[in-house]
Amino acid sequence: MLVEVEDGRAVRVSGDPDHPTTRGFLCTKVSRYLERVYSPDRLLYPMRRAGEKGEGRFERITWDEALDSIAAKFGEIARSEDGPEAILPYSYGGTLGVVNGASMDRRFFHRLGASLLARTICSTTGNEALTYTVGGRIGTDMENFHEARLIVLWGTNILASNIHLWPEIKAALENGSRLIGIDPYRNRTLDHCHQFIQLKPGTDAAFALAVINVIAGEGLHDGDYIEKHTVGFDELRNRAAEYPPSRAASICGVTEAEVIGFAREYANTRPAVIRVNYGLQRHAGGGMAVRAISCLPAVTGSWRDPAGGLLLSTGGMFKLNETALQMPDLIRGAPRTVNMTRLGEALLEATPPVRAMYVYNSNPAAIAPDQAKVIQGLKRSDLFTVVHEQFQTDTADYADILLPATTQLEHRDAVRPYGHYYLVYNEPAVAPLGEAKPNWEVFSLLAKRMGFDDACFDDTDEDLIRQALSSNHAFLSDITLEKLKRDGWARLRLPDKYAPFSDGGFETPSGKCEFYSERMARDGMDPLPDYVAPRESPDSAPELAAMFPIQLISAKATTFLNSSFSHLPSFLKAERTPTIELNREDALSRSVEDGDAVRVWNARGECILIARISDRVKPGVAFAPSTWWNKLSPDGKNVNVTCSQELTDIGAGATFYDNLVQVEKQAEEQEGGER
Ligand SMILES: Nc1nc2c(c(=O)[nH]1)N[C@H]1C(S)=C(S)[C@@H](COP(=O)(O)OP(=O)(O)OC[C@H]3O[C@@H](n4cnc5c(=O)[nH]c(N)nc54)[C@H](O)[C@@H]3O)O[C@H]1N2
Ligand SMILES: Nc1nc2c(c(=O)[nH]1)N[C@H]1C(S)=C(S)[C@@H](COP(=O)(O)OP(=O)(O)OC[C@H]3O[C@@H](n4cnc5c(=O)[nH]c(N)nc54)[C@H](O)[C@@H]3O)O[C@H]1N2
Ligand SMILES: [Mo]
Repeated sequence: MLVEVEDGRAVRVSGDPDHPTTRGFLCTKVSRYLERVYSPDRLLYPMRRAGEKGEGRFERITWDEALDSIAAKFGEIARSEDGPEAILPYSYGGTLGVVNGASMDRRFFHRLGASLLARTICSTTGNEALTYTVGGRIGTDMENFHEARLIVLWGTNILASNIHLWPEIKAALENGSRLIGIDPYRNRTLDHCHQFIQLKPGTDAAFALAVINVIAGEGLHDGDYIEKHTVGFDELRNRAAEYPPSRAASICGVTEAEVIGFAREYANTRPAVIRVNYGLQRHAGGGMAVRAISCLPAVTGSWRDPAGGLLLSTGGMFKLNETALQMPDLIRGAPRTVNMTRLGEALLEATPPVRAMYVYNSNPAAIAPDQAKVIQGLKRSDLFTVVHEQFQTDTADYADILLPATTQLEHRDAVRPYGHYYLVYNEPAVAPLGEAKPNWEVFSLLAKRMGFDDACFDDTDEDLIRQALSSNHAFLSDITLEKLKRDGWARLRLPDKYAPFSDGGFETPSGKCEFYSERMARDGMDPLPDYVAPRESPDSAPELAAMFPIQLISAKATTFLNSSFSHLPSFLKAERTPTIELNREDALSRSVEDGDAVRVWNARGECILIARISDRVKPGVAFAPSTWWNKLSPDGKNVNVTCSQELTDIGAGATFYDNLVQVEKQAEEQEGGER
């Protein structure tokens, strides 16, 4: 992104036309980034709570007062019987920068001896499944997609969440490529597909195993590739034999012809690439789903083609020096690890209790599942909460100390992408607004207040970037801070038309694609891919479904970025109101009309949404675009009140879309929201 500045104020942002993946166009969010930076709602000064928790009333204090009170409280807890483990950092995706995402913050909490946080809310499920199978977060170069003859969009909404891949797909379509979508929800992107396979939520592994069954049964697999570069094909074939197309058809709610047709087309088309994304893995069996899907390109030898293979993430190809950045050797004692997906439980039930929480880069009051528990935890009068934010989010309302954060225009960083092969540099374009400070600086200041005299707390943002780059991995060998500053970005040192596993070279223990994973067996899991049913579905939990018959998927809204941007005027104008898309049948049987306010609930909680009658979902499935701020929702809660804290099969990740609810028309007098 390029920024034009006049008199110290950014006046225009634009895409960098030279950047190979963005090609000069920006996504909806970033093109309006100035609305964010110069919003009248920006937090500009440190503040201390002046009302009840949750009320959102604050009074201004100085940075010195803020830092002193945090250091005093953390010190007191660290010296108490509960120890520093009673302090919990909580952060996720506010920025994916290496400096402000995971560097000085980690050093600080390690040195303090705070609880560790397992950052599972988004991608660990798919990432670990992929890692067991191919050895890491390694995937097809997006710049090759235009050469594919078949593109499979498997659980992803490219036009919303990965817009920069779209020109590649469009070019492929213009070249006559086929496009197939596999999703329970016909999202906007899938309107462009030649074929749409609408399976039941959380059943992808059964579909993929049946596809392997057909491919192996009809001899469409690549025997040579399998022989040279994989382990466990016979075992995989035996497992797939348990999933004939008829069984998958019944589990997935599709036809046998769809399974067989897809298998033949996928195996017979070269190059054929699968774009699978994280949406698909937010189910009880999400790990096995990604694992089964990621076996496919090795079965057909599709990895041979630069425009074949599979793309979930390329994040693992950037082998930055995490150890230098985060310094795990600073860790004091053997602190526990808290799973961020289970924040509600941690705040209410952990021993020793969580006595202080420091939230940055995240808005857990809105984005964490089982929201009622999270809020109950945040309300605890004995919990000391620090929130470092750009805006007064739902979480900020519960802060004892609220600190102002810089935006991307105001701080330096380097961003490790996960969809392409370019490391990106972020030069500050303007001075911090008000008294806002970047994350890394606050942790460095706090470390000093706490008396941590380790030299690593003196490092600057530039030092941190250099340390991140001090990796001896060949892909990074010619990337320096100077080069990043000069060009703004740098491609991993890889040839054009690179195909990561064309000649094997998997990063697994065996060096092969592991259909059978010894490591999974050792980790106490099924070493072969299998279908793990949703925790909440009419087929797997009929009694629960008798009360709560609708499977609710709350995936990304087109114009929001999780809960960032969900409060800015032009974004609210675009998304209008929190909605739930219902199939006509489900709406009719509930006397719900388009535009009606509906109550959406299960045993965990309830919220009010505005019904949209839609042919994008099958009966029994609903879709609620996310993530809204609670305080901008009709009854002060968003859909995460209904989502559970249960975890996935691999990677202990969140299961947001594995969620049964009931829906009914809201009584007239209580109707809220915009029509
Ligand atoms: N506009 C926008 N872009 C974003 C984000 C955003 O909030 N807004 N968030 C960013 C983040 S943090 C992430 S993790 C990525 C996520 O990127 P995606 O994974 O592409 O996004 P999601 O919207 O979570 O899910 C995509 C699709 O998965 C489908 N899905 C749900 N359950 C299943 C299932 O069981 N099987 C199959 N086959 N499909 C299923 C949903 O119906 C949806 O159509 O996007 C990033 N980009
Ligand atoms: N129902 C439902 N829930 C979901 C999801 C879903 O699809 N459906 N998606 C899940 C997924 S995939 C994800 S990744 C999570 C995302 O959850 P989060 O990582 O919490 O993401 P955001 O909601 O965008 O909140 C990020 C916050 O960080 C702040 N921020 C931005 N930059 C900085 C900075 O430099 N410093 C500081 N201190 N703060 C900053 C922003 O203002 C914003 O409030 O949500 C999860 N929750
Ligand atoms: Mo995410």
